[in-house]
This record gives sequence, structure tokens and C-alpha cells, in this order.
Amino acid sequence: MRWDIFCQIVDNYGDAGVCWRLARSLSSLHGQEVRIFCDDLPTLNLLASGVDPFIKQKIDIQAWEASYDNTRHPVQSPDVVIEAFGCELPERYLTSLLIAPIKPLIINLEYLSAEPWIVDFHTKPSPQSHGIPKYFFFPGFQEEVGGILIDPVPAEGQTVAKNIPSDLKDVWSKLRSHAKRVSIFCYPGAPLRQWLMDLGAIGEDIDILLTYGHAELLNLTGEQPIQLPGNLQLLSMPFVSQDEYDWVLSQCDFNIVRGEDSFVRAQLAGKPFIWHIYPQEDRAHEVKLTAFLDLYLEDTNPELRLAIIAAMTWAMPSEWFSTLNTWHTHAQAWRSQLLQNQGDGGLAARLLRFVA
Ligand code: TRH
Repeated sequence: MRWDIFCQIVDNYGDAGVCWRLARSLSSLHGQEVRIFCDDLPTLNLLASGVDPFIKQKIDIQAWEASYDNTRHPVQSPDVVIEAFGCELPERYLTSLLIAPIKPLIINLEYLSAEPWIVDFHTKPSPQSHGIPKYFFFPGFQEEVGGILIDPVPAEGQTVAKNIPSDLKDVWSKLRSHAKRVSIFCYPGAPLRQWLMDLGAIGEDIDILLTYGHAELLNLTGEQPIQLPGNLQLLSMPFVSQDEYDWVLSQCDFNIVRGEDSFVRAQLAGKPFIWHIYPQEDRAHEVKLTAFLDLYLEDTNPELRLAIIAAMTWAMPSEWFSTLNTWHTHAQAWRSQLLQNQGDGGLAARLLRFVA
């Protein structure tokens, strides 16, 4: 089938991250013809840059405006149109669908959530005045919903650094072999300075990998740079491609992640993590975090449960860091369970089945 994915980047990288991962799964795993129309091509191309050129060349990446003249493209009528995160289709593109001999199916791809209510809304129709059938599709963890994007599945227990990506070689050469590794990718507003001071006071040697832009977030280069204990080493990474970032997560002992895509990747890496969920004004993010923790902690003992809840709500590391080994075992078990639940192929495969 022919798929058109519309991706509007509100802010950050998550919209592009999810659309790219979906596009590559549909194309490379399921042999679908995929075009992406995106309003921020530099960001999308940056994320996609690390992928095998064979996978990339099969996906037609276009500027948002290129969709206005649908007839100019060799592939004309799509079978499926994805509105990622409810972005509105350009009017001129929609008009071209209205005159197409065979109408496509429009899918409103929603945000990932662990909340139970999505079961009732997943795959429900969203009737439109233009008459083209449109449906809601909810990514999620339960069997009855849209699943998660699992491609590419990282190999289990990737602890030995093999094939270090070229743009990370410099940073990697500075890592101390005996030190623990923590990667940080979070939103402004996280109590990072205090968190790092407290982590340092535990006394272990830890290398902290800051993702692109996070040194500024910590004011490391500003007037009052943070003074950390010598056992912590701060290393700034460049912005890397999505595949390389996935790899970094698998190489760390602990990850701080955010948004939706890095959150899923941290789980698939099988490592303990803090999910710094995207903060929303009405505090809806707290409900979402609780819903996820209800699933994630279902089978854990009370001690670990309390420790993980504390960590995820930014309690200082000295309160929970001693549980890291047990948490790691739990993270590995959660990864296996997740992969088992998504054994049907996860989001891309469920989407294909629904459309079929
Ligand atoms: O960038 P995000 O904060 O995106 C968020 C989410 O989509 C959120 O749900 C949405 O409401 C908000 O934007 C507007 O976090 P996320 O989802 O983890 O996406 C980050 C993507 O960037 C992910 O695909 C990994 C990728 N990435 C790289 O490719 N290289 C890097 O160096 C880093 C740090 C990330």
C-alpha cells in the first residue's frame, strides 16, 4: 500500500522521531511505499541520518508544501494518510484526495499513553464533513490498543561498546572503564543541578553523558558553572542520529529520557530510567506517569516500587540509588515482557492489520 505520513513539528524532536520510526518500520519491515511530508526537513533528516542508506532511500521525504500539488508526485493516490498527533492536513492536499477515484483511509495517530481509557477510543471512527473515513489510532502498552514502535529492537545485554558511532568516538574515548554511565535527556525545569550534586555525594565514579544542549541547560558554560565532586565526570555529546541515540541508551547503566520516543527506547534498552514526561499545564502528565507506573511496577516488591516512584518523581538519587541492581533486573524483565506483548509486530503491524 501507499502511505502518506504528515508530520508537523510542534517543538522538540518527538514528532519527527515517531514519524521517522513509523516510516522506516512500514517500509523496511512491511514493504510499504511511504512518503513523509514534514514542515521541518532539517530536523527530520538529522534524526534519519544514521540509518542504513538502503532503508532511507526507500522512503520519500518531502517538504510539507510539496503535498499541495499531489499530482506532481509519481505516487499519486495514497491508500492511507497518517495525521501524526492530530496535525491538520493541508487543504490543497485534502482537496486532491476528494477528487481521487479511490478514497484513502485517514488515521489520526495519537500520543502514546498507558491510561486505560484509550482502549475504548482506539480505532473508533472520527466522522468528517468531507466524507473520507477517518479513525483514531492510540499507541499503548495493552494488547487491545495500538502497540509501540519497536523497530529496531536493540540486542539484549549490549554492554560492550562495539561499533562506536564516529561522532561519539571522542566522547567515548574519555569514558572511565570502571565508572557507571548515566545519560541525560530532559526538559528545562528538571532539578538537575541538585540531582547531580546529590548523585556525586554518593561517592561512586560516574560518567554523565549530556545530550546536545544540556550543558547550557545546566548553565555549565554560563556565569555560575556547576561545581561537581571529582568522582562525577560530565561529558557533552553532539546531537546524534536516532539510531546512535538508541545505541547510547543501550550503553548506559541509567538513562534520563523524556517525550515519547526516547521513553520507549529506554524501556527497550532494558535499563533503569527516569521518564521526564512532557509537562502539561493541567497536570495531565502526572496522570499519564501514574498510569505507566501502574503497569511498569505491577509485579515489583514494595521496596523497589517505592524506590522507582521516588526516582521518577525526582527524589534525590541518594534515596534510591542503592536499588539500581534490582531495578536493572526488573528493567530486563519488563523489556522481555514488552517484546513478548508486542510479538505481533507492535504498532506498525497493528496499524497494517487495522487498515487491511
Ligand atoms: O523531543 P521530545 O521532547 O519530543 C516531545 C514528545 O514528542 C512529546 O510527546 C511531545 O508532546 C513534544 O515533543 C512536543 O522527546 P522524544 O519524544 O523522546 O523525542 C526525541 C527524539 O529525538 C527521539 O526520536 C530520539 C531523538 N534524538 C536523536 O535522534 N538524537 C539525539 O541526540 C537525541 C538527544 C535525541
